[in-house]
Amino acid sequence: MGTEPLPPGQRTVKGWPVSHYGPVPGFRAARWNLQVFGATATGATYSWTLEEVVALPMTTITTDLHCASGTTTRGHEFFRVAAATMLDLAPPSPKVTHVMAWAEYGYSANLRLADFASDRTLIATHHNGDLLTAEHGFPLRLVVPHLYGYKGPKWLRGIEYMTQDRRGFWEKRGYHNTADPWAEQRHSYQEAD
Ligand SMILES: Nc1nc2c(c(=O)[nH]1)N[C@H]1C(S)=C(S)[C@@H](COP(=O)(O)O)O[C@H]1N2
Ligand SMILES: [Mo]
Repeated sequence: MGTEPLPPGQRTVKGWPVSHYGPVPGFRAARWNLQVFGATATGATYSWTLEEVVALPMTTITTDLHCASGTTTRGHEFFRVAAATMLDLAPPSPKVTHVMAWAEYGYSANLRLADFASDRTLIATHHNGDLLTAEHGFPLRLVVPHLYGYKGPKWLRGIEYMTQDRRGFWEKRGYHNTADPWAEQRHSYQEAD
């Protein structure tokens, strides 16, 4: 731990504090699915049950998590499906430039397609070998290692393919649209330059 460089303006905190807006959603397998919709290549909407998600090809990444409020937690190992695998299984139309990642209760985060397609972007079921806890996003969470934490919805339920950009939950509330921690892109007022 502590071997990765720390983005500017971040301080490390021990353990893995929980931080999100609103309540922790419940989970009922029979009512749960993960959907890919919007501008798919065929126009079809794709849907997976959790059983189907866990049967997809698997991969592992290790990353630090950087919250835009200034805290970084170190050395998280996440496990399950590469976002790039979802793009293969549910191909986007060539016009797609951005995706919206949707969570329970309408939380959303917009991403450039290239950020979603990055080889380290992962849709996780497990953290450090254990199932995600409810507070950290069970059953599924998006992890985008190279962006601030708000770009990674916990309780992920949908991926919307978009042919133009649209701001997500925090992006509409004063947070930066791109969220690169290495450039300290925390606030929307920084976007002008
Ligand atoms: N659904 C949902 N996902 C979310 C959030 C949220 O409010 N709702 N907050 C984000 C923010 S700002 C951060 S820093 C991380 C925190 O994840 P953690 O609680 O597992 O540390 O979750 C992200 N994912
Ligand atoms: Mo955050």
